[in-house]
Amino acid sequence: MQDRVYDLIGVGIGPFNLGLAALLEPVTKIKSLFIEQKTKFQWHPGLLIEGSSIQVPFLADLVTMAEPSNKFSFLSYLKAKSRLYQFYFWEEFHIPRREYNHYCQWVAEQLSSCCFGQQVESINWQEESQLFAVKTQDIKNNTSLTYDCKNLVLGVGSVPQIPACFQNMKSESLFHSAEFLDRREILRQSKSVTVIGSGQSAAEIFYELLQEQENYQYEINWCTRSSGFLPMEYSKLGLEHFSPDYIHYFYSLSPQKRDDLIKKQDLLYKGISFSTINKIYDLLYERSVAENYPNIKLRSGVEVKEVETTNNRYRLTYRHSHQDERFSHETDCIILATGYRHAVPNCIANIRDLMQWDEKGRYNINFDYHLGLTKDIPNRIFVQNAELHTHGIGSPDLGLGCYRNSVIINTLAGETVYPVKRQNIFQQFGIAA
Ligand SMILES: Cc1cc2nc3c(=O)[nH]c(=O)nc-3n(C[C@@H](O)[C@@H](O)[C@H](O)COP(=O)(O)OP(=O)(O)OC[C@H]3O[C@@H](n4cnc5c(N)ncnc54)[C@H](O)[C@@H]3O)c2cc1C
Repeated sequence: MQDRVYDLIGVGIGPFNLGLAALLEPVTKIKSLFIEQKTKFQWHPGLLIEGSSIQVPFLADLVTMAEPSNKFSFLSYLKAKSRLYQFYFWEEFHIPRREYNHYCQWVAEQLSSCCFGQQVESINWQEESQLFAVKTQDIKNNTSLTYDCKNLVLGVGSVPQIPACFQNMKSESLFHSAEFLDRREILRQSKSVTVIGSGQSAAEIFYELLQEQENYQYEINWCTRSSGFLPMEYSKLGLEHFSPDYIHYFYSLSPQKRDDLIKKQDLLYKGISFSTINKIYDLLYERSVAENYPNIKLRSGVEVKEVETTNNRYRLTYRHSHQDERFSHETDCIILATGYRHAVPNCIANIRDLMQWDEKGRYNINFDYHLGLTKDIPNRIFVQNAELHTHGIGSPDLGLGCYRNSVIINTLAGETVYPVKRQNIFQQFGIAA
């Protein structure tokens, strides 16, 4: 029984917990296990669109920003796959999404601490042994197992955000962007497709639909309640917001100030990349030669207010935010590229009372990413990518995963395993301490 006790169990294996597993591999004093419900590592499979790339440089791999000589770096992957020369001649920093996914799969396959095909069903706190009991269900054969551990790290990611008027309407022809690649055939057979939202996924989907429009002849509507199809900040000084320095500054602000600030920072992390906007515009320009305008409608500042089903179609009614007028149109397929939200996972229901929550019902997170607890115990529950409200907009950023994982490992080890520097950028956020 004793060898079933882990120092750390990770729930979920997305890039952040996978990076933690990779960085923990040489740290023999921390015995860890990471548990994932999918049967293999899969990074947003419904959006691995050909031609789409990750929006951070390849250096934001699972380990490099913590330790560039780690054997699980992206460059080691290229070497293992005999692709170093091709990558060298390619001369690009932003690798295809498909390659990032394949790189992560290559890392996951080598880590014995990563276990796939098991869903964490429940977690209980055991007062007597002072351990957490993590109960899992095997996805294939329905058997359950229980593991004991001293500490936990929740890396469960986020869930699709569905606007209120589309709740309970999901179908083969009305779905979230996360399912885009699985629904392509339905889209190809439609007369009219509507994309809602104006983030990177919405733009990539629009571009993909536009490229195929001549073959399938559907009409494409692209609508967003935002005031435009706006680019995401990508200037060098703007990018310094995604640094450990900014996390320090943001964390030092009052909760009210942090909430106010986050509301004004959408375009630092939510818009469309310049290159995708350019690709879309260039294709529209070329397709419209000789007055051959593509059958498309792009509308911003419009919010969907009602959705009705009529004869196997959908009737969408929008309100224009500035003109305060309504209009409707009918469409066959709707793709909700409406983003993702953090959700507290069901598996922690039995330990909710052990956790401290802020007045808005969110995790109360310490600077080193462990949750405030209601009992005075040495055990820790860490969170990954759930700290937007405390640590700021870098929370979902792949480029800061190594920093967060270094902090978590140093806390768990009680010593500096991966050094983290306080000053990393040119500008100074806030008044110097
Ligand atoms: C389409 C898309 C593209 C993105 N591209 C970029 C980019 O280019 N650059 C960037 O910086 N950021 C990007 N992001 C944001 C980035 O935060 C995510 O890509 C990243 O996947 C988040 O990693 P994660 O580990 O938090 O969660 P996820 O990748 O969502 O992984 C969480 C895992 O937990 C598992 N899980 C959940 N509950 C349980 C349970 N009870 N038991 C077992 N397993 C469970 C899930 O199955 C899932 O595999 C992108 C986001 C999206 C949606």
